[in-house]
Amino acid sequence: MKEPGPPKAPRAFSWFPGHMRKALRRLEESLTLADIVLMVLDSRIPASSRQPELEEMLRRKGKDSLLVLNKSDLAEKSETERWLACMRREGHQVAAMQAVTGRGAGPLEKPLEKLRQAVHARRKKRGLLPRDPRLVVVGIPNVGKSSLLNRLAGATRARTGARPGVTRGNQWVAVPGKWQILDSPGILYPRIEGEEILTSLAAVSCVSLDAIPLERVGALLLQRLIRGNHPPQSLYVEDPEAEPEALLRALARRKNFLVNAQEDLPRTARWLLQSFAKGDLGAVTLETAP
Ligand SMILES: Nc1nc2c(ncn2[C@@H]2O[C@H](COP(=O)(O)OP(=O)(O)OP(=O)(O)O)[C@@H](O)[C@H]2O)c(=O)[nH]1
Ligand SMILES: [Mg+2]
Repeated sequence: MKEPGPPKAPRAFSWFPGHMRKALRRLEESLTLADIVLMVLDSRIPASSRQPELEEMLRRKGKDSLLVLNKSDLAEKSETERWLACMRREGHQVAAMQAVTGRGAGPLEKPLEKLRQAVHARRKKRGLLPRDPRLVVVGIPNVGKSSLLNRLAGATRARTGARPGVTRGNQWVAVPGKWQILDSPGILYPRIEGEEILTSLAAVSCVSLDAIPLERVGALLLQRLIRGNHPPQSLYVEDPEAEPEALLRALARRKNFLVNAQEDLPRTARWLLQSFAKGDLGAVTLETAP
């Protein structure tokens, strides 16, 4: 499914709130048509990948929704369990999954079935004919919206919208007897308030590395990884209590990322952020459940 790539982070540490509002407004029309909204999160940063404004809007509209902790293979199992429990306590339906492995709805099957029954019951009560519920997949860039959509749509996926000149706007892909899915997932802008959230988002490739203070963000990520519960072996440094920049320098020397005998910090930061995003440093959850 083709849609615009991740938006670039502006130089400051936050989006224009106007950007976020515009994305939400664009989404509002599709949400009006939706019966069930799947909010996809990254299991490594469950807090920063959430969208309080969207959740509030769905509550206002009385829409059924499901939080999907995706990329669970890249997160710590025990942490994911804690997040699931925490979100359930808040009253959310939630499931953890890997959108790139397996077929069909997988762990979403049960909660989706429950929501399907609820949609049917509601329509019946209002005297409406039964129909397959309409799903909309939303989330910040790169969390796996398209992967999930492809999985849910399966072989019946129709890509009518991909050809040039084909109808713009909302296109529904039917999976007969199951659901209808909106062909283009809704991309939301994350709220970037401060360096910590920026680091979380950069670590999962939600924002472009070309638009952020690379060395600073890389150093902060390194510090978080080293001080975390399970510091990756490959990041071993002698003094884990050192300042972030000193940690990054130490890593540069260890990796032999040098130019003219000086530590190449941009290269080291990029290597670290990209390795983490791909899961090369192991399964690590960056944000712990409250
Ligand atoms: N390891 C792992 N990788 C995943 C999973 N789901 C998606 N990915 C990968 O994450 C990347 C982004 O997935 P997409 O499905 O394109 O994400 P998206 O939310 O549609 O991204 P945008 O359209 O850019 O907003 C791809 O490289 C996927 O292969 C998962 O559960 N586990
Ligand atoms: Mg996509």
